[in-house]
This record gives sequence, structure tokens and C-alpha cells, in this order.
Amino acid sequence: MSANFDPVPADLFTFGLWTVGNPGRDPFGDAVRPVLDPNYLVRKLAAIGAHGVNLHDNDLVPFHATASERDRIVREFQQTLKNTGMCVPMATTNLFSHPIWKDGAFTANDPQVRAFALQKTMRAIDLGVELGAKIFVFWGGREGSEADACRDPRTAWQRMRDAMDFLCGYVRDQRYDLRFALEAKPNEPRGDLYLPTTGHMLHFISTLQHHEMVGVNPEVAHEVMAGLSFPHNVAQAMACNKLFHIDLNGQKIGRYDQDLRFGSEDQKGALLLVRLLEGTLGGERYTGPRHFDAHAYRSEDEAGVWEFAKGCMRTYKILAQKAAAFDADPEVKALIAEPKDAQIDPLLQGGYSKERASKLLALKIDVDAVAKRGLQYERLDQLMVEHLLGVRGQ
Ligand code: GCO
Ligand code: MN
Ligand code: MN
Repeated sequence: MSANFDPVPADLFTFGLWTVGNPGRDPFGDAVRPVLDPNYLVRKLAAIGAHGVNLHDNDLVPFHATASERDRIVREFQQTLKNTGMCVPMATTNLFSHPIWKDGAFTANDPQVRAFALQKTMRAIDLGVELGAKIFVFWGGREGSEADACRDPRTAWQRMRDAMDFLCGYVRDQRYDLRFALEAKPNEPRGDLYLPTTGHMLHFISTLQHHEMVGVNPEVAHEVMAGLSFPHNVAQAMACNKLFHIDLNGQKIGRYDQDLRFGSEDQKGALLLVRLLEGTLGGERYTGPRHFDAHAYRSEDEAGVWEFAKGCMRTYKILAQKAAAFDADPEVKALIAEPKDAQIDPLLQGGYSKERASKLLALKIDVDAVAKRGLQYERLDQLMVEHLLGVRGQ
């Protein structure tokens, strides 16, 4: 078993410019670290074994930049990518920082705001494609409300659909090779955000004109904030072939969006997630980038930021090894082997038929005997804990 957990580009680890570049500002305090140049961040990420870097339009190009400034910044950045062998798998739009977004972007009541949101997003899509992005993320940070009477939530939902249909049309018209990934969050910075969970997003996508080019970008912290099981949300997205991207981080339940180092909280949840993504339990493996949407504690200087980034990747690799060992453990295999019944199994697949219905109704099931059986899930869970704690599967 390998004890080397050093990340390499083939691991497909990515970070946002806004994550390792986060200066540690919070609602109660100012920045604790200087803002770092994007080209410097890319060089540092390449040096620690990352595969790529993701960005919002304004992480690279300032909001008020002129066209010629934009082109110069993009050229320099492309050169840095080339020199370091890094790529930009995902791009997105900042539709939350500027005061114009205080009532939302695609869902705002003022048509001028909605029009500007489309303008800015079309330009951000152009930028992303220019840098080679294949995934474009939508996180509706300001798409929500506090004074909920300000608009009919059904109108907000319809406006989101109009915006997505329009932007899918734009990508098709430009013949870009780009897919969209929608990121849900229950609240913050708004009191309530529309489309608050990955499940909401999955249904919303099914109502879009070009639903085939739209998937989800679930984030650990956001689903945990809502009190949900992140692995279950990811599993549903995978089962519908809609896991286009993923935001990995750590979060304590019931708090503000903490965006902590991956695996620093709820290690069992993190193990179950990595097990799912790596496919060690069977089923398809997730092949997209493993993106960390997290930032270093406010206690850290720049050296602490790189410790944080290495920690995210190292923990992912440790958990991948533990997941493989757990699923290869003969006792685990025996415990999760499901009972097979050659007579019943065919009746439970393939939907309804009159013949299946009459065979099912005729079955004699010893309800008391089945109900009495212990399932040994205590032992199963303890085995997972022992793998995690390092006393098994070494
Ligand atoms: C958050 C979000 C963001 C988005 C990012 C990309 O809660 O702040 O997770 O980090 O992921 O804006 O769209
Ligand atoms: Mn977040
Ligand atoms: Mn995110």
C-alpha cells in the first residue's frame, strides 16, 4: 500500500483563484492577508501538484477594466498557464459582489439588472472558453430574498429558467464546447436563496429547453448547511448523469458557510463521498475535476494557505486509499452482500405487468422471520470507523 499521498496533475485537483487567493475578510473583520496576483497563484498551485485553476471573470479581469486591459491580462494569464502546464477546467461569473446585484441578478425585479446579468455572463462565458474551460458554473449568490413579499417566488423561478434557456442558446449559437453546472445553496448571503438544494436544481434542470447541457455542481458545505447528507445528494446527481462538477470542502452542520479545508470536518461523510466519487463501492467513477472551494483559516499567513491547499489534496488521497481498503475488506464485503432470491428478484425489475402482479400477490413471505433478522449494521459501521482511525486495512 502506497504511503505517498503527494498530489500529481493526474489526480485532477483544482482550486479557484478565489480560494487560495482569499484574503480572509469576513463580516466582522478586514483582510488578514494581501491580495495575490493570479499568475503567482497559478505558479504556486502548479508547484504543489494541482491540475488546474478555476475563476470568476473578476478574479482575473477587474470589473472596470477596459477592453485593451482585459486583453493584456488574459494574454499574460494564458502565458502563465502555458509555462506551468496548468489548465482552466471551469469558469463562472461574479454576479454577487457589485452593489447592482443587491436584489439578485437573473431574478432581480429591475429588467436593467437582468439585462446586465446576461451581458456580464455572456462575456464571462467568452472569457472562460478563451481560457479553455469546458464547464461553466452558476452559483446564484444573490438570487433570493429577505423581504419575501418583494416578488412572487414563482416569478423568480421562471426568470431563472428564462436566463438559463437564453444562455444555453448563446453557447449553442457560438458553437462552444461548454456545459453548465448549477450550484445550490440554502441561504447566505441572502436570507433565503431560490433553488436551495441539489435536488431542487435537478428538477429545475429537467424543465429547461436544453436540459442535456446542464448538470449540477454540488458543494459539501451547502448541503450540510441544509442538514442533508452530501453523499446522498451527489449519488442522485450521479445516478442521473448530472454530476458535471463538484465543490469539495468541510462544514459543521447548522453554521454559516464555512468553506473549511476538505476532510477537516465529518471524516465519515468525507470517506463516504470519496468512496462514491472514486467508485470503490462499485458503479461508475466520477471523472471530472476534484475542485476545492474552500479557504484557509483567518489565522493563517501565506504559508498557511499552501498548507491548507496541500491538506485538501492529501486528505482526498488518504481517503481514496481508505475507501479502497474498506471495500476490499472481506468482512465488509460479506456484511454488505445482499440476499439474492432467484424467484423474487425478477419480479422486482422491469416495472409493472399483469403477470408480475399476480406472481407477487401469490408469494408466501414469512414476515415475522424476515422482520426478526438482525442486519449487523453496527458491525459494518464500526468497521468503517476502524478503517478511518487507522487500526484496520493498513
Ligand atoms: C459560496 C460559493 C462560491 C461559488 C463560486 C463559484 O458559497 O461562496 O460556494 O464559492 O462556488 O462563486 O460559482
Ligand atoms: Mn460555499
Ligand atoms: Mn461553491
